[in-house]
Amino acid sequence: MNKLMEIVSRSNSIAITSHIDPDGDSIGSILGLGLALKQKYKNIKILIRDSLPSRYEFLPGSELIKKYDDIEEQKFDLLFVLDCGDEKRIGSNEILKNSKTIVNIDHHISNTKFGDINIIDASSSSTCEMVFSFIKDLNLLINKEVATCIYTGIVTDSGNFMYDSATEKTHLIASELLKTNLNKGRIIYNLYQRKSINSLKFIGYSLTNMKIALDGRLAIFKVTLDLLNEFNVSYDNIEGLVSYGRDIEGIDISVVIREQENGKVKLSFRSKDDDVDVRALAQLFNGGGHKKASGATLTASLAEAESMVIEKSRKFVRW
Ligand SMILES: [Mn+2]
Repeated sequence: MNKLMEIVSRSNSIAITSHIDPDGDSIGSILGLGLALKQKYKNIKILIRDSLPSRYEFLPGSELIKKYDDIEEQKFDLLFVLDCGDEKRIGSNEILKNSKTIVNIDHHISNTKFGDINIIDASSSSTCEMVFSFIKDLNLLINKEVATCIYTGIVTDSGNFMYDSATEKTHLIASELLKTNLNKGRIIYNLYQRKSINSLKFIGYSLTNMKIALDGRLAIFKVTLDLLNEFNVSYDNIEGLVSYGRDIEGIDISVVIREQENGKVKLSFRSKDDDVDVRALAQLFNGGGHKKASGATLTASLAEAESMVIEKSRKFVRW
């Protein structure tokens, strides 16, 4: 850690980034670390490829997040890459190539260790949980603003403390964060209680048309671009769809098969049993993630993807 402190203090330009299709953990961790570093260091940039989903706009410092395209030169002495299992998920080659030192902090077991320094802890509920300790190690303050960001990442990535990854340590960290007097109600409101009517109607439609396969063990949702248009929602608004399938009694695997603009499809898997490893399933499609939450992207039609998913899931459900 001393080595890291030294690197941080002698870097004139520092950037913090995370993965494409940002989630609560990626945004929470880059903002949490960014706000903490700003207490002591000046030249900090917080960058991602995509636009910030509106439900994270309430986070302190969200106005500091810029897109790669918005800056002239992606060149830094030190680049933190947070919550990013592999370098492709950053969505920019330039920033990796041009940064002198890369620090990779992540909790994905499949992390490819692409950094110069790799801090990987697959037992951690979230990258935010790791960033919490990291900020403390750097002797920076976990104030209310930083805590709000970190808490958001822990809540979202631990499935509201439901997943196995939400350990005693996770709860202790959450307790520390709450001591800063952060506004928990406001976090929960912004994350979960401002859904649009359209997005719920879409979920209703998807549940009505959900397909059940493998003798009631696999739930399949297919999401086309036309359907999203028809309901006037973006996928970002209906992220929780896959968990509805998981929560059905008897279902071992829930999958959302979602059409992409580039002729590809995205798979998103969830399971709820220790014996049903959807990370291994996603790996069959060159994807990855966690044991109970994973994803992959492939070039196929929705129908082709569906039959592949059914075929490959056969070995993973509990018969
Ligand atoms: Mn994460």
